[in-house]
Amino acid sequence: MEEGRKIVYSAVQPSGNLTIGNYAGAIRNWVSMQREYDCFFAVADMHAITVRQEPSLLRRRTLELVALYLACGLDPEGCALYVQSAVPQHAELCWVLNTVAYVGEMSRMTQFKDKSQKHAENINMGLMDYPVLMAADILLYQTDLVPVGADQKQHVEIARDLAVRFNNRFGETFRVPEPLILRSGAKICSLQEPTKKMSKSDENPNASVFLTDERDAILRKFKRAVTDSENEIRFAEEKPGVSNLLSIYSYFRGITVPEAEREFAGKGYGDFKLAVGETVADALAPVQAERARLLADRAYLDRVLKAGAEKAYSAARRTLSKVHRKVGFYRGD
Ligand code: ATP
Ligand code: LTN
Repeated sequence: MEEGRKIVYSAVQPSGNLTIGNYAGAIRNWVSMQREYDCFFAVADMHAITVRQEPSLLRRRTLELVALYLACGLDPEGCALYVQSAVPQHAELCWVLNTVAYVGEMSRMTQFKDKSQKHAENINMGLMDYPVLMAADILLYQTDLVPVGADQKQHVEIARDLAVRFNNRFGETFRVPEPLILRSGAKICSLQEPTKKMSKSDENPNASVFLTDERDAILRKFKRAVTDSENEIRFAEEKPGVSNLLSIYSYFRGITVPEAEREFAGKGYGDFKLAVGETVADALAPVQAERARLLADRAYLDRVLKAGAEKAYSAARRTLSKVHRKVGFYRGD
């Protein structure tokens, strides 16, 4: 870690197969930041258990996510890649931050409201505490920037509020982080309900394109994507399905939306959907091959995680001792 470089923190939950939304909104941006910043990227398994998980599946998905991070281009030398639960300071800082977070503000969080509805039989304390744990993740590393998709903005704002509140009460302790939401790829929508974001836990398998989907499945999902009754390929609010496909296409081709519109001027929806599917399948093929290769080398993945957790641990320990001193915990001399 170099002195004076800005610090970047982000994480994804191992709560399902990753979608092209997670890729475009989060991981791809991390890859482009790792050279310029000191980066910490975690697998947020403690967040994942706020909804019910099958333990053996959670363990497997954790390792798969690490392989995917690496396959997408994260460099274990250039950043700390680790599993959140392996660094105990996350839970410890969460406890202290809980005492400056208000029940009222947590109960107003959009994601909490959504997930409480979706998991009405299991509205546990962890689900409500989710943003506080996320604030602990971020603040532990004195983070400057948090690259996430648009849906996580509210949570990064809570992390900022908690940092400022703590600093005001106990004296300067935390750096106040900023969200970094890149416009392109920030919100990829469901292929079936294109006004909703694409989500890895969507019950409809045709709604989301997973990074592990085979070529045939990708082509089929795009073919079935919901559009509209016109036959004009243009980006417009009243055409959420077509607009979403244009965003996905331009993102994966590395061109602008107007350029994509020009490319498909006069073409029909059938050709358009096929082109989007092929573009996405071509872009994912090398990531999939590399992920499979890495998953066959468990010893390597374990080494990466161990080194990452050590880096994270020493940075986290520094902030946590400061916090403990500030709040008045006795440690002897
Ligand atoms: P879940 O469905 O389990 O709640 P999710 O698919 O929303 O999960 P998260 O683990 O919550 O995924 O998010 C991981 C990262 O991916 C976050 O930075 C989030 O903002 C980003 N992200 C998730 N979905 C999208 C999307 N559809 N478009 C752009 N970014 C997204
Ligand atoms: N809640 C995030 C995942 C996450 C995260 C973080 C993102 C957990 N801790 C810290 C950024 C910073 C999500 O994307 N659902």
